[in-house]
Amino acid sequence: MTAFAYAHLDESLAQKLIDRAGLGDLDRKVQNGERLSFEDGVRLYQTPYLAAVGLMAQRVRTQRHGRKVYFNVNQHVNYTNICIYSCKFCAFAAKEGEARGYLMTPEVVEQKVREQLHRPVTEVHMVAGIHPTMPYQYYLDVVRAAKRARPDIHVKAFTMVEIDHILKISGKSEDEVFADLREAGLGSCPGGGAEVLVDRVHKAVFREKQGPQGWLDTARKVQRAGFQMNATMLYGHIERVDERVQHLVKLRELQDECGGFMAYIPLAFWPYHTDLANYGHVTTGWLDLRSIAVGRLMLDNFPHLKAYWIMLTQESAQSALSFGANDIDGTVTEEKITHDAGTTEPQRLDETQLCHLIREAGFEPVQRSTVYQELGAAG
Ligand code: V47
Repeated sequence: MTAFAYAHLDESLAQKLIDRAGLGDLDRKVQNGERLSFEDGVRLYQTPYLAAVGLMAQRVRTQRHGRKVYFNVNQHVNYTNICIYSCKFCAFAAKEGEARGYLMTPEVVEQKVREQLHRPVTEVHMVAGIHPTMPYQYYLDVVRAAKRARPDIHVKAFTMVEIDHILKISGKSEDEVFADLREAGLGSCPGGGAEVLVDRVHKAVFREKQGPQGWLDTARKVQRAGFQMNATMLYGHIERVDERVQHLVKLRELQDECGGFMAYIPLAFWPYHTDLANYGHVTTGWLDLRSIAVGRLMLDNFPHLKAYWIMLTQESAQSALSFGANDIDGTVTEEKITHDAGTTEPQRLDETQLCHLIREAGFEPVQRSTVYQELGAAG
């Protein structure tokens, strides 16, 4: 009898709960390795029996990863907040000339990485606004700067929005640009910028920047160039349930085609200081856990499901480990995007705090590299 970490339910009791919730048909599909449909995804989002959805997702997660939960020791560097776009969900972006606007030179990026040399950081996560005037070389230089400060660091940088911009301003072919980025030291790409891959949401809240097709096309180029990447969904604003499921189906299709996604990361929307501030509410534990569990069940071809503690909160991220997540992200160190939008979480958690969250929830913390090589069980 397999014990579930979640509420210590044994298998037969879990099965009873799933069946009583009327989800037995979907559970059988999952157990038989059959793919869930769009309609199935909508049902999973709509059923009131969240615990049953969580148990189904947790079974999948346990089959794949046992009791392991991954974390990494990383730092974020948001090299500029100056951005040509005005997305309604974003509190981070500033216009050129605005007092709160900033731009880091490559030397400052290098300094930021050097400041953390006393910590066992293995990854620098670099994303930023789309600056109106910085030239192609600047993007190569910020990557080089991080590598200069710490040659063995993995640089996970540039969302698909940034990659698209870099391609456009380069004056070079795609192959040349990807070769330049690789030569500069780019290791992989983060999953941001996808928001909700649906035209209605694109038009309503981020109409100026790359839309759903643009994000998917750029992700295809990145993966075909041999880079691995993540995928996010920004949930908890104006999107509908059916739109969330459409987003998941599009990610799943691209993964079938290219296979370069490592993790799916549902990002909870924080509304403060954004144009959606009056929308009414911040994320709820209910929606956070549902987003993790449905993601795990729908994305049968994604190896990892990440509960990013800064956006989910430590409370939700810890609970998410029992709803299908097998990764809690990293130490982070200095984060601006969610903090500008009002997250109540700290700037960083150290390894012992991350391990405590994982162990207390009944799991085994394992430090990983960016690309999910195990770096050893945490002490
Ligand atoms: O692209 C913007 C989102 C993303 C808000 O790949 C907001 O490992 C919440 O993508 N409230 C950046 N979210 C963060 C990101 C990420 C984070 C951690 C790990 C990885 C990874 C990727 O943040 C943006 C946007 O989708 N965002 N504004 C907001 N107000």
